[in-house]
Amino acid sequence: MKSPSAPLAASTLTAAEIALFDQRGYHIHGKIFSDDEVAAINAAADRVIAGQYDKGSPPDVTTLRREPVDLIKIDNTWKADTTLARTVLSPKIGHIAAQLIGAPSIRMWHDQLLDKPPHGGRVVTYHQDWAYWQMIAECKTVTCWIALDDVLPESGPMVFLEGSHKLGIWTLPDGITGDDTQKPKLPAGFVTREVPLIIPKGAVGFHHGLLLHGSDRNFSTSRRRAIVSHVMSGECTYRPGQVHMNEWMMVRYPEHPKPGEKFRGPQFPPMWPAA
Ligand SMILES: O=C(O)CCC(=O)C(=O)O
Repeated sequence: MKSPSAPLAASTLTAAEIALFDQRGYHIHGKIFSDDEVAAINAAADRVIAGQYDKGSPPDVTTLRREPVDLIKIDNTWKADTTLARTVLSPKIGHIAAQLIGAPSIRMWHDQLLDKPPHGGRVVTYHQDWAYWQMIAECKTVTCWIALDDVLPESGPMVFLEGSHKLGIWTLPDGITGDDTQKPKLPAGFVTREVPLIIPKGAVGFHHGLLLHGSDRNFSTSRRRAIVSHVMSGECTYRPGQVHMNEWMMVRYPEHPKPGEKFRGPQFPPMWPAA
């Protein structure tokens, strides 16, 4: 996995890989994006961070925190930039996610560009992604974390709590980012391990919507960049009740789901099957 010249990985999974995802709650894939593609994605990401949008419209939310430690987080970059859109909406990513959760089709929920600078970033408290997305009635979501730098043990890798997606839903942590070490109190006898996502740039980690995960600050001398596709089954339906940016964005388009309907409309682009 470490070699920069490693061949790109195919998107068809084996039955054993799918069974392991069910058991562990995550799947670590090889390189889906070549080094040249990653260089182009990073150049596009830097343009978006600088406020330059080749699609002519901004991302949905931009958070540029300079103090006390830098953390850059930009949501729905696919609206702003052609290269980032091609990356996060990749049919390969959609195909892998579809196989992992047994979905006939996959739509984008939202993307997220993350940039933890050298000696910076923040602790990301252990959390479950779907706990923030309960307006998706069915927990059929996958987070697809695309490494844009080689991830090192000291660069604040994402850490999975293996098997924790089997424990059901937890209350939301008290603030998702900050210099804290909140850890969930696991049931006695629950056997798990913390698995850091140490992968080369261009490789992708996939995790289940209920898997507990977090990350530390970046203690290294290099940036730790990633772009994340948070995706859902095309069968998922809209259940209002928890506030989310996607809800106030989706109503800007004439086509959007009403309560109980499947997600549809321009806010949620289809990813798989490929058009
Ligand atoms: O990149 C990180 O450190 C955390 C990202 C995360 O929590 C996620 O993508 O679900």
